[in-house]
This record gives sequence, C-alpha cells and structure tokens, in this order.
Amino acid sequence: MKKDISIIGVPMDYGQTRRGVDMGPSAIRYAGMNTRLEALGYTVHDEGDIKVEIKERADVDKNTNLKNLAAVASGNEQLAARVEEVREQDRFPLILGGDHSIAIGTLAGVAKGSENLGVIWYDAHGDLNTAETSPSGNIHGMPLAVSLGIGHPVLLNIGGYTPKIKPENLVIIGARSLDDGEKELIKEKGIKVYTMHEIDRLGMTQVMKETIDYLSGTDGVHLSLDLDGLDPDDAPGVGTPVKGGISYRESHLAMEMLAEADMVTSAEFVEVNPILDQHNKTAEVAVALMSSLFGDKLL
Ligand code: 6HN
Ligand code: MN
Ligand code: MN
Ligand code: MN
Repeated sequence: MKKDISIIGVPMDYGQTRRGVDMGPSAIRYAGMNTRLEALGYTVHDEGDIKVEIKERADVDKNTNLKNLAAVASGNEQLAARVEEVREQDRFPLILGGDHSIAIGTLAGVAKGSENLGVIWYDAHGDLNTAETSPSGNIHGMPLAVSLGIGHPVLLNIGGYTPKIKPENLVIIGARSLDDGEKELIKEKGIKVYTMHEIDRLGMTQVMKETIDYLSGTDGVHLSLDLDGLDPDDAPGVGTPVKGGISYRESHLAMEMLAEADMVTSAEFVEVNPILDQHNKTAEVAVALMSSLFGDKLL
C-alpha cells in the first residue's frame, strides 16, 4: 500500500432520494478516520470535499426518467479530475461518499490509462441498472453499469472515455437485492458474483481467497464498499438497507485478507447516512473497516 493517502469527500445525495447521505464524509471524518490511519503509519492528506451544487427540488428527465442527471454528472466530473490528480501525485485515493453514484467519477479517475483495473463491489445491490431497467430512476443504482460502458451518454462520458472497466475484472460481493435487468446483465457479461448464498455456503475466507486469486492478473484493484453490503444490524445508517447481509466480523476478515494480499490501489466508502444512523455507528464501522484494509493487524 502507498504510504501517502489522499482523502476526497463527496457530499453527493442526488443519486437517490433520501436526504442526509451528503453528510457521510463529515460523519466518517468525525469517527476518527485521519487519526486512525496516521496511527498505522500513513501520511494522510485530507483534500476536503468536492463542491456539489445544492438544490431543493429533485428533477426527473422526461425522456429517460433519470433523477438529477445534471447534478450527478457535474459532481462526478469534478471528482474524476481530482482523483486523477491524486494518482499523478502517486498517492492512494480514498474517497468518502455520498451516495454510490460517485463511483462513476472515482472509477473515471482511477481507471484512466489502466487497461485492466480490477474492481471489488461490496454491496447488497448490483448497481447494474440502466434507465430502462431501473425501478427507481436513481443513479446510485447504475454506477457499475455505467463504468462497464452501459447507460446514459452523459454518464458514460464522465472523465472523457468509456468503458472504464471490463466485466471479467470485476467481483461483486454481498449481493442479495438484484433487479431482473441486473440479473440478465450479470449472466450476459459473465460477471463474477458472490451473493449471500455463496458467502453462507463457502464462508468469507474462501470467498476472499477466490476473489484475490481471480483478480491477481489485474493492474491494481479498486474497492467500492457500499455500507449496505453489511447487515443493517451492524450498519443501520444507510438509505437502502437489505436484511441478511455480511456481518461486521466477516467484513473485517475480508478487509484483512485484502490488506495481506496487498492488491488494493484505491478505495471508496459510500452510502453512510448520518440522519438514518444510530449515534454515528455506521461511520464508525466504515473507519474500523478502513483500518483493517490499511493493515491494522490487531496484534
Ligand atoms: N446502491 N436496485 C435499486 C435501484 O433503485 O436501482 C437499489 C439501488 C441501490 C443502490 O446500492 O447504491
Ligand atoms: Mn451501491
Ligand atoms: Mn447498496
Ligand atoms: Mn447481524
């Protein structure tokens, strides 16, 4: 892992319709992230937050049903540029959400110039919808499809190129709420998915061994961790909770195994919504998981 980490907060909540997830970056910082990472020997450069426009009313595109397309696109364009700068400085980009639509900008920045970036998508959802398959019109349900080159042209063009990643370099972990169109896309593209069924059956140790092996030939791995991948008992402060998720301990194990494999080159922690949380518990979970990801060995 690179010894210099650049933090970028993205106070974005236009990818969905529950307010409050824009305060995720503050909640995660408040949970002690910087001190925790510094204690592990890293130099932390907190670059502050991306400027996301504030608007009171949601807009819906008449033709596509996409919600807040312009606001999501403009935040992500800025984010893509900032992430690219961080990479040019040879630092580890650590992005704080915000809703999961910000993965479009993060991936645009981290995948630039990389033919085979690996991605781990840790999430209850597939985030593989398009305007046509989406039940909600919410762009936070679409960033993975967009990154694969499927979706609205405005979103595809973020960062100025498409696609960002290839289906064979992707692993989804924790899925338990997939829409029909997402299931079809997974089959069509042959995407590797560990649903909760496989996690229960194989155990997290085996799931992570296989994931690490599967991604071993990539040019580095981006970890996109949606806190709703965890069980809502452990991470209640999320906008789209789904019962029966990955436990706190299993998540630590996953992060610890990634730290050992030393393959993660960028990461984002998204969907922390302090308004829906219990005493900042979910932000604290995010920080605890970061600490494992960055090599806290407990002993
Ligand atoms: N998330 N599949 C649902 C939708 O509206 O497209 C839920 C998406 C949740 C998005 O995980 O960031
Ligand atoms: Mn997600
Ligand atoms: Mn999710
Ligand atoms: Mn539980």
